[in-house]
Amino acid sequence: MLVVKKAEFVSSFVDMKSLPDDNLPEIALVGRSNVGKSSLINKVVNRKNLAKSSSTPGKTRTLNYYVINSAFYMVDLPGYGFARVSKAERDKWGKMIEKYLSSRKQLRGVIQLLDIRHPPTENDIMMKQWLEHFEIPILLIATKTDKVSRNEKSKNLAVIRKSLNLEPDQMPIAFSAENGEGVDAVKEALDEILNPPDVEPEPELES
Ligand SMILES: Nc1nc2c(ncn2[C@@H]2O[C@H](COP(=O)(O)OP(=O)(O)OP(=O)(O)O)[C@@H](O)[C@H]2O)c(=O)[nH]1
Ligand SMILES: [Mg+2]
Repeated sequence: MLVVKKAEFVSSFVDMKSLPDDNLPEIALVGRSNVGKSSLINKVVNRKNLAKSSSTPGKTRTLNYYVINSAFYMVDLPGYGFARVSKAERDKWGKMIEKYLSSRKQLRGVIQLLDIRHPPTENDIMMKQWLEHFEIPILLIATKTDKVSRNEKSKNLAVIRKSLNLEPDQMPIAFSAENGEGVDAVKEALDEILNPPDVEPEPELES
């Protein structure tokens, strides 16, 4: 499991040209505005306010880089589907996110967040298909589980699985930044994305 020893904010970027060039692996977060991307980062690194979270949707408007254990970056991307900005601005973000996801060599995987209270939107479905098309490993997370009853939780998870066409063995991680549900599962999954089992060195043979 990932053990976070150190987490720091690096910088906010508005274009691809100025992104870090040190070749550390990157994990990006995508999802609707207000779904809880910044809150998830804070929970995983166990810091209250490292990533700015806010009840005002559209808070994150830049590519925000956080470096974990000096070993990899978590990249907080602007949320999609935020209506209260101009179309021109939305188009600009969309293009930047698209360019980042489709061309960033250091990108190892994407955490896609869904609000457990709502069925996936068209944008959620498109995003998932798009990530699959680019063969980017996806870690699906259903967040804000503290806001639903146990019954609703399993019902809504089933709806999410159906609309995203998940395989029988694919299950979103149920997560809450409020009470910490699922945080260890997220850390396990991050570890696996960063250290895929099939590239681990062979154990040394006994002589
Ligand atoms: N109850 C509850 N509230 C949450 C949870 N995660 C996030 N929130 C709240 O939801 C609001 C939005 O959270 P953010 O983390 O800022 O969402 P975001 O996806 O980063 O939003 P943008 O930056 O606008 O794209 C804040 O008021 C958070 O406190 C959760 O698991 N449970
Ligand atoms: Mg945010």
